[in-house]
Amino acid sequence: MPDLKQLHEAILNGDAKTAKATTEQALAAGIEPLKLVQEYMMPAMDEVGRRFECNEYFVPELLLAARAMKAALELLRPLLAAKGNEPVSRVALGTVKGDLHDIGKNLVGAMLEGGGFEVIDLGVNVSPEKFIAAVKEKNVNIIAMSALLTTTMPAMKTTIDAVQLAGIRQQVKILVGGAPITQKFAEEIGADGFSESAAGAVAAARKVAKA
Ligand code: B1M
Repeated sequence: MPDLKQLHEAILNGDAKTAKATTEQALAAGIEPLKLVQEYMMPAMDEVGRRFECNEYFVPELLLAARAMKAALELLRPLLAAKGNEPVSRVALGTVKGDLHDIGKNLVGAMLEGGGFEVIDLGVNVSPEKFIAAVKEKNVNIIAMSALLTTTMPAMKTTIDAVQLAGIRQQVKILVGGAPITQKFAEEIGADGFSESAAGAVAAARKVAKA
């Protein structure tokens, strides 16, 4: 049985090689992928954020931690995304304009795929125009936006306003999420749903898909 604290420590120390190796060992030992994410990997990223706030870590450490997290997630993503049997709705997923954080967004994408949704990942720094093009050209029924910065939260409202202006608001449901986003904010900007977690995003997408 691998020492899972090593996974937490490897992410904290930006050690992608150990993060990957420990994840491989954990999977071989039959440990649930979601348990690794929720109990070891996400708390490590939270600690990275805390250290950044206290000026113990700086951007290079953030980048190394993100690289280690991604190395481990790469192994987990296909397992999290193992398809269910449900009818497929098409989701355009992206981190909003001005925001480059994509780890949470990628997790949301993997969980949505696992929940039977087809996901078109538009990436990071996604402009309102790009979301709109996905709805028009790729028959998207749900837009899911992620934001990690308080300074990029307004880009969610800008996107919703642009969707409205483009005359396609009725044909698409809009979900929002990310660490600084709240239910109240989601309501204020006119989103159809909110989730504070990747697992919750699946429930939110199911709810709006039925509405
Ligand atoms: Co940045 N960063 N960062 N960063 N970074 C935060 C967000 C910060 C809170 C750190 C801190 O100060 N404690 C802070 C924001 C402060 C604020 O706005 N109030 C911050 C800052 C300030 C910055 C820069 C401005 C730093 C600088 O340059 N001076 C800069 C901005 C760059 C930009 O985007 N334009 C920056 C840069 C970076 C890196 C590039 C170095 C790197 C990102 C690498 C990458 O993503 N590829 C990075 C990182 C790693 C972080 C922290 C440490 C970790 C983020 C993360 O991946 N968490 C972060 C601190 C923290 O969050 N504790 C921080 C793990 C991930 C699984 O969780 O993304 O929250 P999360 O996703 C969750 C939920 O939020 C939810 O589900 C996910 C899983 O449960 N969710 C959704 C997310 N999206 C959803 C969408 C949905 C539903 C749910 O749709 C329906």
